[in-house]
Amino acid sequence: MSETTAPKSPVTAAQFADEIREQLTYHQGVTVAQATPADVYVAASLAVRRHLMDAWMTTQAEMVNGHTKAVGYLSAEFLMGKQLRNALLNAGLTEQFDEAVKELGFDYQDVIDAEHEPGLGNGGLGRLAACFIDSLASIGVPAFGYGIQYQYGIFEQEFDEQGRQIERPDYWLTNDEPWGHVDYNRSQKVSFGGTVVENADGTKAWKPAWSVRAVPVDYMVPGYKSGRVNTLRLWRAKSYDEFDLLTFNKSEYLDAVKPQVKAENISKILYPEDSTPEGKALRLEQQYFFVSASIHDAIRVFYPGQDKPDLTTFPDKITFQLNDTHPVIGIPELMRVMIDEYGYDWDTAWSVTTKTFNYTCHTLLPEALEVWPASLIGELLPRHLEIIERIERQFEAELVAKGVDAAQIERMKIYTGDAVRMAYLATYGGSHVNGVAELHSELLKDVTLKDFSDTYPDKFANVTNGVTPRRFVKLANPRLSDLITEGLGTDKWLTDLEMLKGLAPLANDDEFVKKFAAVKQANKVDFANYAKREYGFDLDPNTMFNTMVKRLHEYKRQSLKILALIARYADIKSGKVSADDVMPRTVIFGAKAAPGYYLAKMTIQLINNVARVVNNDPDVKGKLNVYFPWNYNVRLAQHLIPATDLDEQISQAGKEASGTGNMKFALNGALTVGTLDGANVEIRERVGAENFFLFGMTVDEVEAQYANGYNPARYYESDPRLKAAIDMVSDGTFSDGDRNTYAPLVADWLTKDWFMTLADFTAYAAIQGEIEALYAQPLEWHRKAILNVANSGYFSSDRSIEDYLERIWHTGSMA
Ligand code: HBZ
Repeated sequence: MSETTAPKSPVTAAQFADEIREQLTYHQGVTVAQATPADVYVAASLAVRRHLMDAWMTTQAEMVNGHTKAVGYLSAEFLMGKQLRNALLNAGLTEQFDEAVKELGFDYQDVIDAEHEPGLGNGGLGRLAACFIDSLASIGVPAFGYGIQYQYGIFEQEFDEQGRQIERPDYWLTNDEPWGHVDYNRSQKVSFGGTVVENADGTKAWKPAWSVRAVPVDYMVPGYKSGRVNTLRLWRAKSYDEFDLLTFNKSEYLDAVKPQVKAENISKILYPEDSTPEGKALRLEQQYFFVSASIHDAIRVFYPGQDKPDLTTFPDKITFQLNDTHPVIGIPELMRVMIDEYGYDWDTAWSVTTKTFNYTCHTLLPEALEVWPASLIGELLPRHLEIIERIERQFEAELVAKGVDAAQIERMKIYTGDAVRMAYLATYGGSHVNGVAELHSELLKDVTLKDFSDTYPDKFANVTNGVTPRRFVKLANPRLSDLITEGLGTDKWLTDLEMLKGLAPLANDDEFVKKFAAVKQANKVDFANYAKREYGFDLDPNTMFNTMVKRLHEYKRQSLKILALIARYADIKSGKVSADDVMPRTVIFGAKAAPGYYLAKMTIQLINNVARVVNNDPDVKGKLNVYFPWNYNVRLAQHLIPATDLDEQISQAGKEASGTGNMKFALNGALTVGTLDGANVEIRERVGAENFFLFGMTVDEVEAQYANGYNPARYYESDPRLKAAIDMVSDGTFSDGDRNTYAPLVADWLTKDWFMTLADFTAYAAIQGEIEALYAQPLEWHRKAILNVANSGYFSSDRSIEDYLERIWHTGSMA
């Protein structure tokens, strides 16, 4: 960090070293000589927390006493990434830490590596929540993130000898975890099951069968240079009955701890799902658990010590953003709390509830919208089911009054009698619904939620996603950050990312372009070293680094990339392309597949085996290499994104709601090859069509193909390179001669291919020529990369939050 960018230093490096020593002594009870890097990591984290503590307490106090409405971001996932370096940055202690650690005789990297990343999310949705709370704090908006402290986060991925994915539990809490403060004194009771009875006065009362204790674990969310520290409150489930002593005395230990196990299972594990919800009771228990605790917590925080709070003011105190459908049970819960616990009438409760909630939808795949069986809700939350029934009656009456026809009313049912459609409940029960990119929001209105947008057009809004430049540029790419600061003459761009526009003229300055190229090259060397150390890979930084990282899903079309790669391999081997003409490329994949997703897991196996064959073939040595570092996570993203030349965003048009990886790559000076999908559309608009490699069908063309009866075999027959690539997958080239290994995948491509990989293959292969021609002119390539950086300022999550404030939350900052 240069002198100018360092926040005002609260302590010297020597003082910070003393603070670390003090923690080692008084918290951990070890001397510096006895300490391991993990000890220093814990001590340094505790020391940073102390620096942030005053700001944290002030932020909380002002939030309650001030007149600014707070935001409650309700999300089943927060994919935070490592905390220490981010906290140091925001506390202005980065340099002091670096020096202090050295002074104590430790290697900086070893201390950083000792932190186990909290993987409390699956992918984009969870990472977005983490970027958003960073921006809320940095802008100075009073906010809580509310979620679950899963004991096991997203599984750790390994590959077996055959290249298949193995899932291992993520024991992230087994070591000392210095960030979360477990606050037993502010726990909440969350109940389940039982029956609903009618009181003498006609009111209803829920008599639950069992309860768990929701214990908040609080994480600081420090803003960058804002002086604000917000709170991420993650709930941990605890049993009220540790164990049944009577049973235990009879030595039936397992039976004795059963109630405890049942309760604590609720926050045990993150569902490793990224597509369709599993109809699991435990998942509904998780959702209700964190939402109920959070609503009660907000009442506790904003009406301190009041037995009879005036909850008609609740929407002025806090607005709850529902991050997808997972927290939507909060709508009937707030109704129940107001009516049953505080005695309000239905209409008052409804008015407060609809004003309090807003809903963000993150998908277009109708099968990914959660639908709960009514029987399950009835069993776990009988009172909520009654409330949902009544909401349905009111809704239908409202639709009739609006003149909506019977067929449409039938289609729009929130509660069908058998099932509850959570997206519909969220749309009706809240003020606003937003999609996460312009195209996505349009498709939500025109397709997925069309009946609703026809009836309630004013509810619908768009807020295009964004990413935090603090983590994904400043921390991940210090070299580029320094160059940007040098180019702009200020580091203010970190809180006003549109300032990057000032770099655009420098794309014509060859000296600057060369410096930019040198940054990329140094990042590639760094990544090659990292990949060697962590994975044993030998990457050649003098080749193009071409990356595709995201969850493995058919719609994202890793298959398209792997088929094009196989076709390229075949071209080189057959001599169709002379080795001299081949632009050397290193292809890097990163992806986890949901454990039950058969074709996704088979695609992982295929990629690994293509990598094995290609990397061991002397005919393509130095020309084409494929690597698949396992366990893609935030840490790996932070290393890989700054080192990437070419990024892949090749989903079928109309399927990727937004994408946020695309934004991170553009901001780090990669060029993108992509379809007109999600936020790609807006990225391309901003960076310029000439600085983006566009290919493939549009949404309309995709729809036309579906309508005409899509036939993938036609494409297989008509493109010989595609045919050759698929034949190599089926003839055993990548399975030691076994023709069965990938048969289900091949059969799917040839007969179904729901996401039209084959139809887009020819265009995708064709654009590779353009990519390689440009890459052969490094100055031209890097000019375009600079223009990507310069024009991607819009994709800061600070801008997304400003849009939420203006279009949805109607509140501001505490500044
Ligand atoms: O949310 C992603 C979208 O696919 C991506 O396009 C978008 O950029 C991102 C942020 O808006 N969606 C997810 O990541 N979804 C999940 O992870 C998910 C998790 C559990 C579910 C369903 C989806 O039950």
